[in-house]
Amino acid sequence: MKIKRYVVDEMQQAVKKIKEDLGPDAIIVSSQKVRGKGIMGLFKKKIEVTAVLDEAKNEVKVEAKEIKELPGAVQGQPLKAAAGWTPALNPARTVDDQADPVVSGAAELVRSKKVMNKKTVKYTPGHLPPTEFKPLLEDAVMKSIEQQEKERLLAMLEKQLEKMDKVKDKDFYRRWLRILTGIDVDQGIAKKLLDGLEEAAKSAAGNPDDMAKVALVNRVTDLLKPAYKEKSSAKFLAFVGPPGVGKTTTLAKLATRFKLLKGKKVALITVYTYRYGTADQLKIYGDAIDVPVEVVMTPAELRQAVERHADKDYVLIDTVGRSSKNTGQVLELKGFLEAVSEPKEIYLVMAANTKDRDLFRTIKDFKIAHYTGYIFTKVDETETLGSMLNVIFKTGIPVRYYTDGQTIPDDIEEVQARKLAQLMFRGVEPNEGDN
Ligand SMILES: Nc1nc2c(ncn2[C@@H]2O[C@H](COP(=O)(O)OP(=O)(O)O)[C@@H](O)[C@H]2O)c(=O)[nH]1
Ligand SMILES: [Mg+2]
Repeated sequence: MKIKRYVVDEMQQAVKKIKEDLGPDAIIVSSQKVRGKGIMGLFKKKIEVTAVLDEAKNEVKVEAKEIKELPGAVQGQPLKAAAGWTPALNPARTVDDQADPVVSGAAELVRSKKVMNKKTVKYTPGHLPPTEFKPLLEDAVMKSIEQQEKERLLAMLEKQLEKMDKVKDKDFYRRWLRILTGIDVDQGIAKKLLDGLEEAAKSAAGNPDDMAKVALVNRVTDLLKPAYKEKSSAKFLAFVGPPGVGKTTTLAKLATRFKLLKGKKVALITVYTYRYGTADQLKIYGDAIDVPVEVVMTPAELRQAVERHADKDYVLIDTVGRSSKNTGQVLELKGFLEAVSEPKEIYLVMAANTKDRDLFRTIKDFKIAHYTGYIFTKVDETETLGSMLNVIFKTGIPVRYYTDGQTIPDDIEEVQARKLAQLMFRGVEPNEGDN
């Protein structure tokens, strides 16, 4: 970890120096106005900027087949950037590129030869797996381990079932247990939902499975309700989350709806840090619906921008994707969010087609950003929605919206407990499958 402090007249100067000294992966962790030196300094305001570079991230990650082209490879060790060597800056980097761990000039060499693949893995000389398959393979192995674990727990539960005297119709219970875990409801939650379900379903007139579905929607609604106790009435809405989940698209959907359908006064702010290529995406949306778009680079600028738009009904704040694995980036984000005045809502945006384990890691790692609601995107790309229930139930924080497509502004829905419960069981047909 390298930390450097700069005292400059203008932010741009600091940005330039940081780029030169620490390279494109450095993060500005704080900036504040300070006095200049000496008596005259009283009248000359300067900016003190602190930047951090996490050197562990400076390991060169390249495709194995290209390794012979890179200078300085040491057998059995990942490549490190040579001392004193400054990574080439690539101003054309896009936000998507940021998710890509390639950081060095050596990697630029590879890139320039147009052999760079988006998926990269750490190179270990002497081991030359078909690298492009490796992530897929790891994923498949992980999935199968998770599946096996799920099956093991399910089998245990079913074993316990034999001893559960309260459950009269074991087949009925087993069938619904499989349905619930099949839509990815956590097994502990599933057990809770199934408690007494049989009596509820069979005491009502009608097919017991149909009645069970109705009863389950009611139970899930009750379970979700506490998280929805407080209505959201925030004016400042910030969107945080990992890269590529759909933050900017979702923000554009909401901004368009607020402005064009509800006739509200809207402003957009994008938090831009020099490491990322462009703030253009939001500008394009803003121009299209004729709302002002501001680009801010520091928490202080964000505070001023928010104050400037105090007259608006809604101020939507986009942030660039932070990898939740990078604590420095999330800390930096926290600094920005603290500069936003109340009433604010911070949405943690996550893609619905993400594995539970990864969802919970994101939830944990972004905790310091103090998010107050979730937005689940890409619901159209998944078959099962149990994860949303798990996440709300385990954290008590509501999912406020889900999005189910790329079309702006159509593909977004505001959610409440009952709506989500109904959505969860959409397509569940207990009478048909063999479950
Ligand atoms: N299928 C699908 N794609 C989406 C949805 N929301 C966003 N996307 C796409 O996901 C990609 C990344 O979106 P973007 O808003 O740039 O993500 P950001 O990096 O989090 O700001 C784009 O191609 C979007 O069109 C959704 O609900 N469904
Ligand atoms: Mg974005």
